[in-house]
Amino acid sequence: MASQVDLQRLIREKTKRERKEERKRREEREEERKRTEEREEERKRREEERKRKELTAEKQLLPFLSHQDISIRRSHLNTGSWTGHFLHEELQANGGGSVLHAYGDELSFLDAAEMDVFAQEFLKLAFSEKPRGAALYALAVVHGAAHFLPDFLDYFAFNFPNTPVKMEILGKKDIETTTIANFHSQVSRTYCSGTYRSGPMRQISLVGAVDEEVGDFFPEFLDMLEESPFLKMTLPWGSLSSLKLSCRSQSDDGPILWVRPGEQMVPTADLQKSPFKRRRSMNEIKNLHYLPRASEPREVLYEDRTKAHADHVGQSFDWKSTAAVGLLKAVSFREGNNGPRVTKDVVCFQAGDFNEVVQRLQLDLYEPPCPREGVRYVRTRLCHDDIYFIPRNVIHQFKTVSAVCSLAWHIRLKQYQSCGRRHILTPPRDTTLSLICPTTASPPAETARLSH
Ligand SMILES: O=C(O)CCC(=O)C(=O)O
Ligand SMILES: [Fe+2]
Repeated sequence: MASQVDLQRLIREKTKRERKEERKRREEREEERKRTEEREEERKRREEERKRKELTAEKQLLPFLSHQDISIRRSHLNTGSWTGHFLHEELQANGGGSVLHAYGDELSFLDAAEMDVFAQEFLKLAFSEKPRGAALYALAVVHGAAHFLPDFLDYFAFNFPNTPVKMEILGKKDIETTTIANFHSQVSRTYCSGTYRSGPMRQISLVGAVDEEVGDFFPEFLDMLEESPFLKMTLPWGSLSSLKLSCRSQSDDGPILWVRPGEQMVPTADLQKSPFKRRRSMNEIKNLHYLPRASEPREVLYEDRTKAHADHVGQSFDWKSTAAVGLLKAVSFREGNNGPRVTKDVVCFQAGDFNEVVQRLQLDLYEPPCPREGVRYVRTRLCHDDIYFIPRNVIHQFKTVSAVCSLAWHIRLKQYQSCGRRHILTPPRDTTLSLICPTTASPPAETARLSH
């Protein structure tokens, strides 16, 4: 009898326990549902907020955006994930080449984790090749993404004023060694409306590499660069690099820093020695007759262009084209804010046409480039605070259109390490034109001639 009662009690307790557990499970399911709903609402809210801010940003930018810029920003890549929304591909109607774009103002709504994911996707695409050696894009740009960094020239002139630098005299071959603080003050003295009249500053190394003539190791500055996921991955020692360095100061691939004044007309009187000075004839009347004063050039064009080149590591038999990364900071002395200032006008040939371009490059890319027998190129304007990525085998020429401080380096991507078949591209025989930063402006006749 007693055991019957016990059994009933046990059953009651079990049922009670089971009901309690069932209730707990239901409560947990309910909580999970609520959490999912909240997450979904939060996602929707952030998406709306992002769209709203994007629209406001676009409206603010509208006066500065060209018809092309607007159409690039409005087309998104369909990658099957959210990142596609921020990836913009531009197939240029004129040269037939392609550029990959992302915009800092759009990316500013991503949190740190999302930004890491995006940077990975962007760089994967930026350097992707088909077939091997032929990058899909002639250039990739993250516009405005160097915004978080200080003005480079100010930073070094104020924090490391005694750093020695080599400065050219405008329009001449002479070089002067001075300090970066003195260079800075000469630039500020001669700066006016986008260009300056003292000479360019030749490259200094920021890692103090043995090969570089001037430079030092600036670890705090490098730490700052690494705050950007785009740069952390692509610095010479970054996660996408095949190099294993025990210290960043061992990098032979930069970063290097240099400053250019920008292409401009210079009054002959402002040049230290006018190249147009002619010997006065004794017969001034005759002189006036044949060479009337009005035809005397009062100003000359100071060309600020690199030669066409492909960035590379190694020389001669060891010549291997590699990718380059660069950041631009306009020299402006905080003069008016009229939207993003254009600093470089760039022509890049598609890597897939490398051999063709090497054979045919008897042309000055700026006079003007025209599509020639299947050779594809892009022409792009790079602005203050842009970060650009140039894949290997891309022959390119930069024209500096307004005063700018550049920071650039090479990256030997892991994916460039040859596995099995070597890619078929042959290096141009004149490897001297392939410096990361050809610092001298080319004389007109030689500009962009790639001898082979
Ligand atoms: O900015 C320049 O003048 C040259 C840049 C360049 O060629 C590079 O970054 O590879
Ligand atoms: Fe280059």
